[in-house]
Formats: sequence, structure tokens, C-alpha cells
Amino acid sequence: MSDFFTRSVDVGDPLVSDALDRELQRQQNQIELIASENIVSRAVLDALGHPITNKTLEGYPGNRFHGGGEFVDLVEQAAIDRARELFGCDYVNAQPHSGTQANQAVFFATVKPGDPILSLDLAAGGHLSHGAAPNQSGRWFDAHHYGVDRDSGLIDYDEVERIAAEVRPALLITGGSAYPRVIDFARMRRIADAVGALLLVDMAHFAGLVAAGAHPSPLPHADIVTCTTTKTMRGPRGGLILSRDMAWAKQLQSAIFPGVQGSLHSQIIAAKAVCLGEALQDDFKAYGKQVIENARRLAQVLSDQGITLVSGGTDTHIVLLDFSSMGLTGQQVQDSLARINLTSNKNPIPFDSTRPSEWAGLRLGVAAATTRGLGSEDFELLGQIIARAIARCATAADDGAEADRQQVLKLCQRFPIYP
Ligand code: DSN
Repeated sequence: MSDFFTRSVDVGDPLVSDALDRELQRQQNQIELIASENIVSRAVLDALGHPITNKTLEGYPGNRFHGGGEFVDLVEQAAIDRARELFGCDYVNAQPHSGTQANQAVFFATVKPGDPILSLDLAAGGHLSHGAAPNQSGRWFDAHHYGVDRDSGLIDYDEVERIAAEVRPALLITGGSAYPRVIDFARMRRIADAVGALLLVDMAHFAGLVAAGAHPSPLPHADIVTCTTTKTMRGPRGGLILSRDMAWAKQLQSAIFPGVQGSLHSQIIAAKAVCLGEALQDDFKAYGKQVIENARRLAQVLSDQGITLVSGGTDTHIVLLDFSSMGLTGQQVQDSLARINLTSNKNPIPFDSTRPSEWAGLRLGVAAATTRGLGSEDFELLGQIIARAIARCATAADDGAEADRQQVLKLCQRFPIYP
């Protein structure tokens, strides 16, 4: 094993190396439109691939169960301090391995099995970990859901109020994976207060926009806020738990460790610190503003081409397309876009079937392509390309697909990643 510490993956493991190379090429030659993805900086990659990954630690900075934690303490404390500054809050836990585990820890800290919880329905844009039937949260809690208004596609706050009065949830949850509009956090706070519920806002998708000052912050209104450091935060896979004050600090600390997690992922904590440091820079504010501008332009172009958008538009990085009146499924359109090097995902639309193969929606997100440098003119072009791909789907014709693929490839060459 003389070369154990020097042999690179291309020499040591051709199978994995080949898959890694091809994945990089895929990312370089496709425009990523999956709303939960982004493209991290070289500095974040450096942290993720660092030998700090070897370090096992449990507990929190200054109070660990294992020795040798002084440098991980530095990066974890940096992640905590930077998140505090970025979101203007007192409490931060930087250890959740994911957004789902952050939510699981909030449940562990605040409610008991069997307690009623109330959250946004999955088809209306909610998240599996908010009490969806197949998730642990749906099995362990008495989960109820509110939806959106059928006409406007906006959260029906009167319905939230009505259901809350009826089921008296211990925890009211808002946020999710596919709701394209700003949520009225103040109204949610009033609804929670009226029934004595705690308010949890899961800002996994729009956290980066909040950090950039391009979206209202839920921190002043919520008891607890969770998010991921991926998506609009443009960092490593992982989660954060935040709160404006320390009221729940003790319970949340022990809910993550030893409640639902064991040792932390040192390399991820380091990468979180790097991404939070990047988000404190002025250019991140410009990035957040550009994300919103790009999403609005994309929404406008698609709407002008006669494509129905859930809620009629967007306030975030998400544009949710509804093909129910066209008789198409999200899968058909996802496949059509894949043929021209655009990556997206099928999605339910409000009141949709529970079977993914029948979903009539497609979710687009602009955060990753905005990181590449695409501006609103480029999104105008992308919108036209996407509209043509949808039209090809509807007619089963393939005319022009290769020309559109070449246009997408040109965009990829104009805005290269990891050169
Ligand atoms: N919730 C999934 C999504 O939004 O795509 C993963 O984060």
C-alpha cells in the first residue's frame, strides 16, 4: 500500500473515475434546471475533499466526546457565527445531515408521537418530511394538510385558519419544495398563535434568496426555521436549524445529537462554513437579485407562449408548469427537455394524482444556471427553447430538436463550469 496516500482515483479506481469524469461532462454540457440543485464553488469542493473528513466528533464546539477536535471546532464555530450574521438570528445548529433530518430534529424537540401537525400538502408544493403519508413524519404524527386556492394557486390562508381551529396542531409547518410564491409568514404566525401552535418554516428552497435580501425572511415570525445549504444557498448537501432567539436552543441541540444523529460530517461542516462565508459577500446579493429576475423572465416567456404556470408566475427561483390542459405528463416534457440537454424534474401540481407517472407538472429552477452566469436575455432564449420542446411533445414531432440542442450547447460553452 506504498502509494495509498498518493494514488488518485483515476489510477486506483477506473470504474468510479470514469463515472466521475462523465458526470462532470454531463454537468458541463447541460443546463441544470432542477430547482433543488446549484453549482458549488471550487472553495466548497476543496473543503468537501479535504482530509478533515477523517475526523470523528460528537457533541458541539468546546464540548466533544472525542479528542483532536480543535480545528473542526474552528470551522463549526465559523459556520454558526456566519449563519447568525447572515440570517440575523441567535440560534444556529450547523450539524443536520440534510433538510429532512433538520425537520426530524425539530419534531423530536417540540412534539410527541401522535401529536397533530399541520403542513402544506405535497401536491401543493409541500415536502415529504412535513408529515406526508409514506414518510416517518406521516406515520408518527397525526398529520393534516392545507392546500392552495384552485384558481390562484396561492396558499389558502382562510383554509389554514379553518383547519388549524379544527385540529389544533402542536406544530404548524410552512414551506416546501415546489411553492413558487412568497408565503405570508406574519399571517401564519397569527394562525399559529390563535391555536397555541409552534410555527416551523422550512425555507430549504428559498434560504439563499433570504440570505441575499431578495426574499422576505421568516426568522422574525417563526419559532424555528430549517433549511438546506444546497439549492439557492449554493453550498454542500446538508441542513441548518435556525431560530431568532435561544428559546428552543437546549432542546434543539440535544435533538440533533444525540437525538436523531450521531457524529457530525466534518468535511460538510467545513464546506457549510465556506458557503456561508460566500453568502456574506456583496456578490451574493447580486446573485440573489439575478435569480429572481431570471425566474420572472423565464415565467413570462413561457406564459406568453401559452403555457400555464401554477400561481401564474413566481416570486422565487421556481417556475412550476401545469400541462393538465394540454394532456401531457411532466415525464414526457422532462424527457423532451433531456433530449436537448436541459435537466428538469416532473412534479405534481396542486390537486394532482399521487402517481408520479401521471403527474401533470414540471418544476424548473434557475439557481444553477444563474450561477453559471446566464442573465435574463439568456433565460428569454431558454424559455423559447423550452416552449418549442413542449410543443414537440404535444405533436410528437422531432423537428428542430437538434438545432435547439446546439443552442443549449452554445450557452454551456459561453458559460463554462469547472474549466
Ligand atoms: N425536496 C427535493 C427537491 O426539492 O428536489 C430535494 O431537496
